[in-house]
Amino acid sequence: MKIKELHIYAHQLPVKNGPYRMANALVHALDTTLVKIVTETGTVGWGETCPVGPTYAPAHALGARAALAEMGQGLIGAALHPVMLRRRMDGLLNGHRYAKAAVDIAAHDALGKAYGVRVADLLGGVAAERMPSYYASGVGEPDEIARIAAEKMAEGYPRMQVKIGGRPVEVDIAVLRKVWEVIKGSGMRLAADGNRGLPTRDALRLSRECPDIPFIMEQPCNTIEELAAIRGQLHHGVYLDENGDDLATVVRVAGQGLVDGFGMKVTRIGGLQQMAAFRDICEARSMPHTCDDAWGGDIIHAACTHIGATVSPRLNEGVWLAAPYVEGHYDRTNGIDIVGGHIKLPEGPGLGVIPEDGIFGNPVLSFG
Ligand code: 0XW
Ligand code: MG
Repeated sequence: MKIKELHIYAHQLPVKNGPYRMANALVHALDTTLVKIVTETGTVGWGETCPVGPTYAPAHALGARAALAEMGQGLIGAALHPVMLRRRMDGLLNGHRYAKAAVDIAAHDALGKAYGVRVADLLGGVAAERMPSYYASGVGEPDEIARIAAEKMAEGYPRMQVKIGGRPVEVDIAVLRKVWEVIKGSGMRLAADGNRGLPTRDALRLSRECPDIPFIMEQPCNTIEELAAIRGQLHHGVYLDENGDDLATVVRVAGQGLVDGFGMKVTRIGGLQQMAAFRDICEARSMPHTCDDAWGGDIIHAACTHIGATVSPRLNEGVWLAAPYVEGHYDRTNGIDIVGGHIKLPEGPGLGVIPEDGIFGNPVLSFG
């Protein structure tokens, strides 16, 4: 099965109840990029990539489309074998995994549809039809974030990620204390996500002043070197997110024992094929991880859900979707939602989500 046509679409996703605030980003609306593959037998596959603004990661919407434009013609005639396809993309363009991921996801969708199986089955099989999500607050004040934590706990979320950083660390400590007062004893797990925004001095203080609160520290500092420098002095587990760029980095930090787990993004690592390898590396070292993406709509939500469904439940830290922040669906019948803090795996073949005809307008670029 080979790629006959490749179409690229741009689509605006306003942030519901926005803006969304992180240590290094404030987003009001996101510009998402969709990829549609048509095979020579007429099977259609969809992919998506949506950086959460231009400052969260070294990625941005126009960068994704420029990278896809660079590779587009060279992908016509490529076979839909995910490993071969990745090598072909690497032969056309160095890096830019977040753009390649959209093609990889579309290829998995088309393969699943052609074989009549779900993407999760292609990725190794379904460990759970209903999987945990987690709620990620924005950076906020203690009372506000504690109120959100109480609400999300009541809804059934098994985990809460509190955003911190980019301000005096005393406020972050007060937020975590207030949230812990609310969720203590409930079983809800807690992550403090600095999104690279804490100097090592503040990360150390946060950990030292909260030894009684069992949160994990997600990407507190900007670089792996900073994390390595303070690692031995922390009272909390450390997860890598933004710096977990590729499999080589994952192997390095896992091998050196620099982290205890990962917040992983499907598009950052290059798509579902690389994500499956990442999942297996984590399992070999009993490292918990999430299966998220930075943002996006139903297609990226489905991709995260399918890989999330294959993760060993004991290591599954949850699948994060932007669904609570996105108005409407690409597919009104099968679009993905978080209900009771959990996500149901779609039933149809491929990703199980089919965007309504014409919903993205005309393609901004077409090849084939
Ligand atoms: C909470 N997320 C999964 C969504 C935002 O894109 C940031 C991200 C994270 O964990 O850093
Ligand atoms: Mg994170």
